[in-house]
Amino acid sequence: MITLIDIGQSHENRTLLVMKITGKRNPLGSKISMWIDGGIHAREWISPATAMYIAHELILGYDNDATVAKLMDHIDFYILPVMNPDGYEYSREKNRMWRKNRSPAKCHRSTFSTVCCAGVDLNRNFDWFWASTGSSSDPCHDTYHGSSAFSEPESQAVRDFLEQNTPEAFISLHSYSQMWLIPYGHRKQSYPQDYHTGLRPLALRATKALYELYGTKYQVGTGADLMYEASGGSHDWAKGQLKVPYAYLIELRPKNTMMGHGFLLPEREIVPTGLETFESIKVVADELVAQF
Ligand code: 0X9
Ligand code: ZN
Repeated sequence: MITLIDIGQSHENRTLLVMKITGKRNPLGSKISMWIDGGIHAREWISPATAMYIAHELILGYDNDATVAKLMDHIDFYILPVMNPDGYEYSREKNRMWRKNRSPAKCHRSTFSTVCCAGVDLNRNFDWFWASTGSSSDPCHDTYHGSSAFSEPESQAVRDFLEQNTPEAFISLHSYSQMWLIPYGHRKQSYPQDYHTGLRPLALRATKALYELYGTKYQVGTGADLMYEASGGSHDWAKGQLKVPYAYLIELRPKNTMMGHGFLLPEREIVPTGLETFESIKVVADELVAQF
């Protein structure tokens, strides 16, 4: 049921490993597929954990849950739990609040001095209005967009794989804010043509299913309208360039920084976040089976 696919290497030569998960009654693979990535931002630890939890629920569910088995017999799930393994390791070992990848330091000249900093924000490095809004040309900034669109091995690997295996749904897991974000995020009030007829109604159904498990509330809308404008995001690129029908970015728990949480989600919330998110993933998957 599981095939591991090496889609490329990070800057520090870690393997970017995608799990292909599919049903046994579907030996030749399915026509439709769903992509889920986690860990594009290093410090958002609940994201890789949730990606792994979704894989776990699919695999265990196959023999125990007819709904899950049906979804897996129709859909190939491609899950990349850690898109930014170098940054994740750096966040675990050196600096908990690290966000970017670990691309070698580049220098930036200001009026008085030259400073050199490592790392590119991979969620500003995709080719969707690259380097136009909510990103920085300063390598020392947390939202440094890189020297060009797809300058980074991690974003290149994801692009190359998705161009060859374009899914019907694309979901990128982040934290935090409890928001289900729909393209486009590069500027306010910019919507794909099927925003009101397809993307938003499905997002509302998915977040309703999520809510029904523990009462966790999600806001639904574009990143630009709900948060801030930011160009070069992977979900915008997936929808705008790759034409993936259902492309989303999920900002997982918690809602805010109360109790000092934010990126530091308490351990007891890891499994509930995985379980409630899986409820919403099933809604999206179900729609793919119905529609494609
Ligand atoms: O800034 C990001 O890349 C995402 N937020 S995070 O805190 N996980 O870094 C949000 C991107 C969504 N798009 C826009 N807000 N435009
Ligand atoms: Zn993020």
